[in-house]
Amino acid sequence: METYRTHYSKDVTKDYFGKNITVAGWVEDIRNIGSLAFVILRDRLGTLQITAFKKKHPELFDMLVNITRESVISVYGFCKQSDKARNGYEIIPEEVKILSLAETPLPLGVVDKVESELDTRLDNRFIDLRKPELQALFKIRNEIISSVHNYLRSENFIEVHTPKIIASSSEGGTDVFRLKYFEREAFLAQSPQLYKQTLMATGLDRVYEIAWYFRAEEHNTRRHLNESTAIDVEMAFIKNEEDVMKILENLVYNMWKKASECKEELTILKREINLPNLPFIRLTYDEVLKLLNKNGYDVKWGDDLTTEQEKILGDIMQKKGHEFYFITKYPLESKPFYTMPDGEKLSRGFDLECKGMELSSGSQRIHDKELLEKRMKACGLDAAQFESYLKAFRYGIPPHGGFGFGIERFIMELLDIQNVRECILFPRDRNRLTP
Ligand code: AMO
Repeated sequence: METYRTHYSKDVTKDYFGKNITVAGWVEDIRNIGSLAFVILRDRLGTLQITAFKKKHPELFDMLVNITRESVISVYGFCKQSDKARNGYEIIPEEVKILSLAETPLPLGVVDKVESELDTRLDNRFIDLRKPELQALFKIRNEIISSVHNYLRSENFIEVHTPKIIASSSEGGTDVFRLKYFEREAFLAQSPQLYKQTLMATGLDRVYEIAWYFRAEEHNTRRHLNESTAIDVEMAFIKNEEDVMKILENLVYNMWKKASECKEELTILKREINLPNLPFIRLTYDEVLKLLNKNGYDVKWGDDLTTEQEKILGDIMQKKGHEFYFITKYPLESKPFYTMPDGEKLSRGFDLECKGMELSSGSQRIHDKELLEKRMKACGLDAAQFESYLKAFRYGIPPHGGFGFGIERFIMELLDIQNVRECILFPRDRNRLTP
């Protein structure tokens, strides 16, 4: 055996029938029927069958049937065409190397029929992630992210990375994680908001970041994480928020399309993805209220929609044939201080919703320093805390806007997943800090 692997399970074409190859992976199952044993080996592309004959190699046979499930082995052997075996071939082993022996019992099964509790799965995430459905999910996630880079770069955005250890809270909110930064107090960034806006004063007038949001939100819901990932976009020289929404809907379309091309993974996940139509419908906040009121939900003007109201709206819109829709012209009071007002009471802030779930929010921003300070005050914030951010507005900054877009929330909606924790490798929630 010269190497631990020459081929993945799915790489073995007819050309290799009748030749010796080396395969490697996890032992998914062993079936000993006396004179014969079948071992199912799993690698990142799928599974294959190893067939061992007791008579031919008694020692090797004994070794194989005594290996524990989920051990890692490498097998050098003859690749034999077989219509009965999966993939149309089986490997007749000549040499087997045990690379890592798995302990028993396993804390979690990989291919068991019974579904374990989510907590047990997350406690043993390294095994949970061996499941084909989860591998498929994270492969799709990878493809989606590559489409984000491709699309935004094709629109002249450059990728940036802004600090995650920051001196004042990102959004002026309270849900911040505090940490000790030598002699001072610092915070973990809730969003790259202030930095991506600051970059608009530099001439790098279209930026994006795939970043972490750290949010000390106490609530433990199926759609909140305390550490989540997001795509943040900021662009300058916009006329209004509509310019930003166009980029956002095209981005989503590209991500959705890329996911729809992951045929094998979608088959494993038993999902079908239909492409949405562009442009996404725009509903003003006022129109949303009318729709909800008509359906018996009394929402007071100025209030944020509750989760239930969001869901009802999602159902109403889905019946009308819209999975995606923007809600625009939010009340100024319900949006963060940097949001551009639109008249006295409204704002140029918007949300992008998908089937009743908020995927993204964004806005045109205020670029006038005085107005910005006025809005900070109105929001009960101390402008002195934001001095280094405000400075960027004193020496020339173009009109700009952008959005933040939750990656896990998007995957939840894309793949119809019930809990956001499934969509990130190692979730952080109110109770979970390991693994
Ligand atoms: P917002 O706070 O709405 O906006 O966040 C943007 C998007 O990030 C996702 N998200 C989350 N996902 C999982 N768990 C969480 N706790 C969580 N919090 C947020 C959502 C949400 O729509 N600075 C603005 C964006 C901007 O205006 O550019 C912001 O952070 O999908």
